Parts: sequence; structure tokens; C-alpha cells
Amino acid sequence: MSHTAHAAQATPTTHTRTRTPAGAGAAAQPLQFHPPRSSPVARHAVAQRVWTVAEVQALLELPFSELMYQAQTVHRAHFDPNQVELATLLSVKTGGCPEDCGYCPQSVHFDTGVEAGKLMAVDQVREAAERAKTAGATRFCMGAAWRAPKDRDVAAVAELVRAVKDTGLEACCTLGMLDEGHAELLREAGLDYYNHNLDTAPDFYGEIISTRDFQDRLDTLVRVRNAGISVCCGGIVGMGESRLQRAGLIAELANLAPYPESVPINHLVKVAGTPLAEQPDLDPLEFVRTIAVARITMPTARVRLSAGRQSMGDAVQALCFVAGANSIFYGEKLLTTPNPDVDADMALLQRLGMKPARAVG
Ligand code: SAM
Ligand code: DTB
Ligand code: SF4
Repeated sequence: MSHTAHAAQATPTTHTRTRTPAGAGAAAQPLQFHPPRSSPVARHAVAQRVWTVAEVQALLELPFSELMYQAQTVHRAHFDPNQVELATLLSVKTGGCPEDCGYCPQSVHFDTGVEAGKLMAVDQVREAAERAKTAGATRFCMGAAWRAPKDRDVAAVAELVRAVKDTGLEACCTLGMLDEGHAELLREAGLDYYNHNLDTAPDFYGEIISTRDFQDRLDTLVRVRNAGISVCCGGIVGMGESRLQRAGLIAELANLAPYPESVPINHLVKVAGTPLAEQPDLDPLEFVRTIAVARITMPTARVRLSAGRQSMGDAVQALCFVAGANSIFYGEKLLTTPNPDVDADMALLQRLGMKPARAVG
């Protein structure tokens, strides 16, 4: 069995694998301890174990009720099970991206009908953040279709972050790979979270993206962590990966040291014109299982039920909440594709007896 562990150290780590004795069980796993979180929601130091891919796979294979029970038990030890965080997304720079991520409507490599635009103006972003706050969101996440922002892009996004922070919302952004010094500039502007997904297992990554590699993602995550920004990092399920590869993705996320404060689990949104447009449907219960295993392996993280809710149905979403999801993207649009409307989401939360989490600070 192999396991991975990536320490957030001063220099980028290399994506290497080390061996543990075959059959090493939970008790035999080395323990790591979270340092105090840099998040505005400071969390207590929590023991962090290292997960082998085989252990994560064994969780994915549990009888469904057993898995739900374990996930609920972990969830209730750390969170109010009836609260859900509402995060609103805005695409501040849409389309024209030089990367070839096979799922993404914003890549120049695919003809999806998404038009390339310029970075949005500060006033427009401030107004969108104010609307999101009025609608009940506590976090505002800005996405940009860049491979890696240039220095002047980072300076401009820092102004957007300042505008969002002025509204009292938590600020998150996702801009692609960051160069030396970029994360620090964003942190100085008040950025709370940086979203940068590992997206899929290391051994499936090359099937989906050819213009960067897995290690590039890890390097940016180290820069974010070292700048004192909380990490939002997750992946996409339903791209044709095997269950073992889903286990590989979750093990990579759970073995980041410390694991991310925020873990978006996206269900592939099949967009016409992308290479994954005709991907066969994933069994919805497999998606629920993935959420549950994210919850069990990353007990104190916000696990976000992210892209794909529009075609999921209320019952599957309800199961995801039982499995330990406690955050959603909230608002009619994700970046370029639709999301359930806010009235439908509020009605669903009410039917489930759930409440939006209150803003922090
Ligand atoms: N360009 C930056 C990057 O890739 O990190 C930020 C924007 S990118 C659109 C953010 C994330 O959106 C991706 O990492 C991926 O997880 C998710 N995403 C993009 N297209 C998706 C789709 N069709 N279905 C599900 N998730 C998607
Ligand atoms: C994340 O993990 N999912 C969000 C957010 N982080 C930036 C993006 C989902 C995008 C879905 C496709 C689209 O709307 O373009
Ligand atoms: Fe570009 Fe991000 Fe889309 Fe990849 S996921 S094509 S990097 S916008």
C-alpha cells in the first residue's frame, strides 16, 4: 500500500510516494498535528492521520448505511449537522483560458460558446458581493479563467478582494497557478481563502489535462498556505475515473498537511463542446459516498457540495448533507453554467430543517 503526505513547508514539496507496511491499520498510521489554522475561523489543533489509498477505498466500499453512520458521527463531532454555509460565485474574468482541462467550458481549446471577457470592474464586483450578502451568503468566491495571473492581474484582483472585504463577506478567489509573491499580495488585500483544486487522482490527471501537471497544483497550494491564506481545495467526480481513483483523489486531499479548510466536491457538469460532454452518468450514490469519505477523512473541513447540483435532484442533495456536506454554492450561476435558484435552495433547506450558517466576525 502506498500513502501520500504533503507538508506545507517553506519550499514547494515534490510529489513523491512513500511506502507503509502492507496491512497497516489505523492504529499503525503515523499521526500529524494541525498547527493552529490561519483561517478567520480559528480551529483547535486536531490530530491528523495519514490515509492510504487502500484505506480510503475501503471506506468507499462500506455498506451504504454503515458509511452514512460513520460520516454522520464524524460530522456531528465537529459541526452543527443542520447548518450549511452559503458561498456565492462570480466569474470575474471569463473564458479564453489557454489550459486544456477536459471538463472546462472556458478553455480556448474547445468550442463551447463561452465568450472571452476582460476582468470585471471593482464597482460591478462590489455590487455583486452586496447582492450576495443581502441574499444570505457569507462567502464570496471570484473565479478567473487564467492559467496563471500576471503581476498586474494580481494587483487588480487585490482591489476586488478589498471591495469584497468592505462588504463584510469572506473573500475567496481562484485565479490559477500563483507565482512567488502573488499569494502574499492577495493576503495583504485581505483574502481569506484561495481555491485551487487537485481535481482528480494523480494517475488520472494526464487523461484530463495536458497543459500542466499535478505537481504544479501542489506547488501553488504550498505558496497559498505559506502566505497564511486558508486553502480551499477539492476535485471533480464523474469524469470517468475509477472508484480507486476517487480514493486516490481523496487520499491526496486528506494527506495535505494540514488538509484544506474547505473541500469543494464538484460533480462534473457536462458541457457541450468539451471532451467530457458525452461522459456516461455516474451512479448518484457513488457521488454521495465520495462526500461521506471526504467528511470522514477531513473531519473539520467545510465539505462543499459544489458544481452539479442543478441536475442532482433534492433527494441526492439531502443524502449529501447526511453524508456530511455543509456548504453549497448559492446563487443562480456557478461560473458559466447554471446553479439552482436561491428560492429553490431556501425551500430545500427549509424542508430539511437546515439553516444557513451565520457570518463569522
Ligand atoms: N482557472 C482556475 C483553475 O483552474 O484553477 C480557476 C477557475 S476553474 C473554472 C475552477 C474549478 O472549477 C476547476 O478546478 C474545476 O474543479 C471546476 N470546474 C470547471 N469546470 C467544471 C465542470 N464542467 N464541472 C465541474 N467542475 C468544474
Ligand atoms: C470549485 O471547486 N467549483 C467552482 C469554484 N470552485 C470556482 C467552479 C465550478 C465551475 C462549474 C462550471 C462553470 O460554471 O463554468
Ligand atoms: Fe482554465 Fe481553470 Fe478552465 Fe482549466 S479549469 S481551462 S485552468 S479556467
